[in-house]
Amino acid sequence: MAKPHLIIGNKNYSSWSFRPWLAMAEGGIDFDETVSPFDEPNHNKHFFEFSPVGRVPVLQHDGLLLWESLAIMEYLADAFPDAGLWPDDIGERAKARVIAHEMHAGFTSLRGSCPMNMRRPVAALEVDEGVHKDVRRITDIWCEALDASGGPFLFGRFTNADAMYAPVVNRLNVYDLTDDSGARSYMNTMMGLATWKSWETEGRNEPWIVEEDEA
Ligand SMILES: N[C@@H](CCC(=O)N[C@@H](CS)C(=O)NCC(=O)O)C(=O)O
Repeated sequence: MAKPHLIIGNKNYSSWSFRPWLAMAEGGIDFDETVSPFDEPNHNKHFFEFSPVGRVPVLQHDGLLLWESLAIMEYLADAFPDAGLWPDDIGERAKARVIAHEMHAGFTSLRGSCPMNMRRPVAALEVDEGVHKDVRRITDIWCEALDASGGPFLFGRFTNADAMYAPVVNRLNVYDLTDDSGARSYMNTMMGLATWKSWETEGRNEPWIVEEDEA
């Protein structure tokens, strides 16, 4: 089987790219990647060269072209069962999917006000009540899952659910949005991954600045 090829945006800013990338890296899947940087002044028109929706991430594998990060991650779980990208137990798997979908569809205040930014120094940002509400819900999700599984990841071992929340871990850290000890411990676990550090280092070293993502 040929290696999957993931096309992603800037590692510093592209939250939707980070999710399947981290799932593949943590799942031990051998893959190729191409970074296609944002070109905001030209509305990222070049993304249409490889994506029917003009957005990243995109996965190419075995003649398939896939977009939508969560659908990509579902495919990876099917195509690479040894990666263990969803929990083994049917009930746990259903719960992991519920919170992955909640992430994919929600938390618009947090996502809008606090862009993922790997190189941003940690500094509190004044945010509205909508952001605080999103953060409370996210930390409740994490603490409930960690209490049930015993950690260190949401469902014990690393799964797609952790990958879905990875950009939020960065946001809660760099904008200093929580002092919940359970959430902080989980964030430290995620940010301590060698795969996380590799993505972060490459993001920090990118030369591109996207002004609208510099909150
Ligand atoms: N729902 C999509 C969202 C993808 C998305 O919005 N990606 C951003 C980068 S993180 C993008 O390509 N933005 C460029 C644009 O919209 O022009 C997914 O889950 O993959």
